[in-house]
Amino acid sequence: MTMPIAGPPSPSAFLPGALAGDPELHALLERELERQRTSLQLIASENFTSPAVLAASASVLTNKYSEGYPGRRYYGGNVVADQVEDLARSRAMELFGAEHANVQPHAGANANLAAYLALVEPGDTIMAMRLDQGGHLTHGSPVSITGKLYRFVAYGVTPAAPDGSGERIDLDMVRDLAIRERPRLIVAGATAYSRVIDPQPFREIADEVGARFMFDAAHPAGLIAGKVHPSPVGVADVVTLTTHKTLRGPRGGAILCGADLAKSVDSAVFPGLQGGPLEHVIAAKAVAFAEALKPEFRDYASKVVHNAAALAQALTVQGFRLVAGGTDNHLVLIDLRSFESELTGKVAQEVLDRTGITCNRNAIPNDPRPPFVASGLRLGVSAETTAGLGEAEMVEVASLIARALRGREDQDELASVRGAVRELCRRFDPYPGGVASAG
Ligand code: DSN
Repeated sequence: MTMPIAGPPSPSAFLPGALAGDPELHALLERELERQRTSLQLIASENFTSPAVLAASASVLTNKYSEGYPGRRYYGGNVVADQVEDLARSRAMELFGAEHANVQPHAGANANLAAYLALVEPGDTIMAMRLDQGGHLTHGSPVSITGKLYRFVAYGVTPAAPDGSGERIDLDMVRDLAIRERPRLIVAGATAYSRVIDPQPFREIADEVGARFMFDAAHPAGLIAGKVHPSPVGVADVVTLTTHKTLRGPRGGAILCGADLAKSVDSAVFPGLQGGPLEHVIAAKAVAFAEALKPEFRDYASKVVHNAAALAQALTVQGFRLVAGGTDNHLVLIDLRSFESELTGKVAQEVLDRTGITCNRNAIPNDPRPPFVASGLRLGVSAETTAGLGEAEMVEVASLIARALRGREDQDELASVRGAVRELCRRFDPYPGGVASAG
């Protein structure tokens, strides 16, 4: 006899009771919690934080103004905030083996801008990865303040190769460009690059041309903390990161550096770029750093990499070409043209959204389509690995993606995929114990 499938518990049972006083907002948050628990979160820059992280970020520290740094604040009443920020800093330093940590950046973009403020002058030349080949917006895009304040020159990836060995960061190009342009700063790090980024060759090239070296670890921070990717700490002059991607903390940024740059980095963040820090988020960062210091986090990081590899393999079997031939990290970048020449990233993202598979369209190297349409799809496994999906489920996810895209004109097929996604999410609830501890 088939047992009936129990639906997920009412989301109301999970949200803090205090929100009941605002039924309009409460209903919206219920809907978002329901969405996160009943659809697959495959956006490579997202994750599910623990209830403890949620609790800290919803704490009374949101009431406190703490401009300055522990022991050097501009307002009174910071005894506790000082201890919280010191805790977050010392945990970050321990986790990454860094001499100094600044945990105040509100986001990765702020962390990057603060690092530039600390290391170079407006108008100076900075070298970074091209946005349309996997780089970050804040690595000099003309529409970002970074591209307006500094003169960026960009390196890219090698050409695609039939055996999958291409589309890697072109280190010859990095070196040639560095010798020609003599940048003051060389930046490594990417947002849609599925291979490991070794900081060492960048360090050597930076030394050769007398440049500083910054590593943007926004995406791999959790993989570095979990010891499955090489650490840029102690190799790069400055490491920036976000706390909400593979690191599984609250939305926010952080900067790591040596003792020699601590003062410049701190004054670049405050008062250079930001005002009062978000001490409630810093408390949540402290929780996340402590979680990442536990041995279980290494298992998690290792599972992320294995899950991504399993997803890559299964997608290849389904007929998708993967940029760079596969993955070493938490994400894969699909070249949709190989699956179906007319299928754009925009359409694929919208179709998958209808089936409860959440991901984002993405430019691929040398993409003939504009970024808003794009020929690629970026899929990340960090969040669903937190929810408990394993390698067997990655095969199922690849099959559901292929079914949805092949059957995108067939409403019955899309409904069937949606049902399978719901069932998968029912088996792997990211919040089986609820999030009510946040109240
Ligand atoms: N927007 C972020 C991402 O999705 O990768 C950049 O860090």
